[in-house]
Amino acid sequence: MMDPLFLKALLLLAGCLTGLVYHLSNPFLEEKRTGYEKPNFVIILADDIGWGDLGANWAETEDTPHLDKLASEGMRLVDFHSAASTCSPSRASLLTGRLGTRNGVTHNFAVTSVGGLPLNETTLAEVLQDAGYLTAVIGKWHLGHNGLYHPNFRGFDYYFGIPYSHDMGCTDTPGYNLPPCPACPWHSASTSSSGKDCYTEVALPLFENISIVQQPVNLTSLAAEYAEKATRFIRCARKSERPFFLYLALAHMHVPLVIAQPPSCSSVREVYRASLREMDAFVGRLKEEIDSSQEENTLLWFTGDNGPWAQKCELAGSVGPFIGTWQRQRGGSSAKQTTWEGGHRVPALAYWPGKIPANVTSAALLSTLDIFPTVVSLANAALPPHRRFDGLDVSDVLFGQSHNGHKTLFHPNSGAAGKDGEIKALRLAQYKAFYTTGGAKACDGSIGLEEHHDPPLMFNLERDAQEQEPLDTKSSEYQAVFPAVNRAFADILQDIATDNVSTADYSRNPAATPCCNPQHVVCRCQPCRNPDHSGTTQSTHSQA
Ligand SMILES: *[C@@H]1O[C@H](CO)[C@@H](O)[C@H](O)[C@H]1NC(C)=O
Ligand SMILES: *[C@@H]1O[C@H](CO)[C@@H](O)[C@H](O)[C@H]1NC(C)=O
Ligand SMILES: *[C@@H]1O[C@H](CO)[C@@H](O)[C@H](O)[C@H]1NC(C)=O
Ligand SMILES: *[C@@H]1O[C@H](CO)[C@@H](O)[C@H](O)[C@H]1NC(C)=O
Ligand SMILES: CC(=O)N[C@H]1CO[C@H](CO)[C@@H](O)[C@@H]1O
Repeated sequence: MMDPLFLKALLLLAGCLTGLVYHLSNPFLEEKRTGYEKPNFVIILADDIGWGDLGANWAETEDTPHLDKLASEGMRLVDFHSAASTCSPSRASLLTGRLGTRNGVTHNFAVTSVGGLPLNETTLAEVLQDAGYLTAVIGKWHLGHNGLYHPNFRGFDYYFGIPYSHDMGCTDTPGYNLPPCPACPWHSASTSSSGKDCYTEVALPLFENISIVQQPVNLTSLAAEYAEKATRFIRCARKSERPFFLYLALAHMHVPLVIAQPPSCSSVREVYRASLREMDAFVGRLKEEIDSSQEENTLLWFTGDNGPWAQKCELAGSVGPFIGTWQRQRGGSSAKQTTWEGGHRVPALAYWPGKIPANVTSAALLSTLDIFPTVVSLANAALPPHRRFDGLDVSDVLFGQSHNGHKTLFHPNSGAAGKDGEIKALRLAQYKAFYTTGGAKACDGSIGLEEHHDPPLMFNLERDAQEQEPLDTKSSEYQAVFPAVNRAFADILQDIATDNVSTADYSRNPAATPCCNPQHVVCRCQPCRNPDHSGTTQSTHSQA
């Protein structure tokens, strides 16, 4: 009863990609029957990258030649937003096409989190897997790692990466952070508390599908390993003759920054720039791999999960012109964790030779929420039923046939102010309205206080991208747009209230911690390596 082509694909895969989870139940090569050749998808998500970190966006940045080239060969999306300004909610929304108030993921998961993205939420990978795709996630997951929340049970055939942020555990390669964090201890006697800024209790794990293959992760070689696994996955998928979906969630530009070839002059700013160049080269390498196949039919979409982490000072990226002056004048940062533009306006590039026009810029109002419906539509698959989506199918925009993105876009609270996940800021055309404002922790340690605004604070981004001067509530401009803003706000709340809304389990239990060897003080894979000979050992492979 098994399709012989499917068997052939399996054998080829088994030969070149160990650690793959096979899904025998999938229909195979449906497009061979319908005549529609399904495209491949590569989504690259950078971490904590700023809008101004992309040279093509911001002339002051000179460290992204490969990304700039990608922009000149594809479409640059300049009014593109992450669905939240912090990690887990942003990623959950990318993979479900729904805001956190619907999919349940409103703040970050912890090392000890029992749950993750609710199991009755359907991920993009699940939809594509059912449509015959070979699927992989390489890099940071951060949507739950315990039991069935692990990526291999959320639609991904293959997983290689760290299940959360790479500052959520100690390593032997601590890299650059602010404050600096110590290396993992070897003995309980040497365990030291380094304050709440560093996670020191458990070493950072690296997974290959459901096994821990390294703990602690060697961060120095991580980027090269990600690049190698990504390349290998693409090559294997090609051999299998199945369409593929690769979700590459980079560790760059999140702290700690660990650079394989540290800059000779290592001022803190040089470290950030070197890391940015490393990420840029990584993307360039992947694009080269994609371009190397004549018959390649791949959409490459590059973007970020949220804005720069300002409290990391010189180790944080650039927001470009989106400096959030109104907030900064009151203290606190206006980047990651906030609903100011610097928090959620992210670089975005779409590349697909022959399909997406080259060297063009789109000013359509778009979001990472759109990736789900757009990719599902391009794959000729169906959206999962019984729920509403916040994203739109924007393939017409990508193909240069439309300039219309969202009429309204909603920005959920992401840690800086207000209840997490609650919508208190929105975009309507060129207007940005805030019912609640607040800053995140800034480099100088200040935190902008939470303030409520009724009527909402409103900025015209067309002439005030820095969100400096709110419109006078008595002005005709404010009066003209206020009713539409109020209606949009009421409508979204009503829409969510009548939707099928999931709830995430945020409970914690130390038993949920990924741990290679509970006998060791920080769960090290190798129990009794002698630290005096640390240079001679290699990573241990353990099946945890
Ligand atoms: C980490 O990887 C780098 C590059 O491969 C290597 O030079 C270094 O020895 C490794 N460090 C540890 C602690 O294993
Ligand atoms: C891209 O467009 C700009 C003008 O918008 C032009 O100066 C540049 O040469 C173009 N680049 C390529 C590679 O076509
Ligand atoms: C919610 O789910 C039920 C079935 O589980 C379905 O009948 C209903 O239409 C769904 N609601 C929405 C808004 O999709
Ligand atoms: C998920 O399950 C919960 C609890 O049964 C329900 O309230 C929610 O509507 C479900 N979500 C979806 C998208 O169906
Ligand atoms: C969940 C799962 O099935 N994981 C697979 C990971 O890879 C190994 C081989 O390397 C398989 O045996 C497992 O089945």
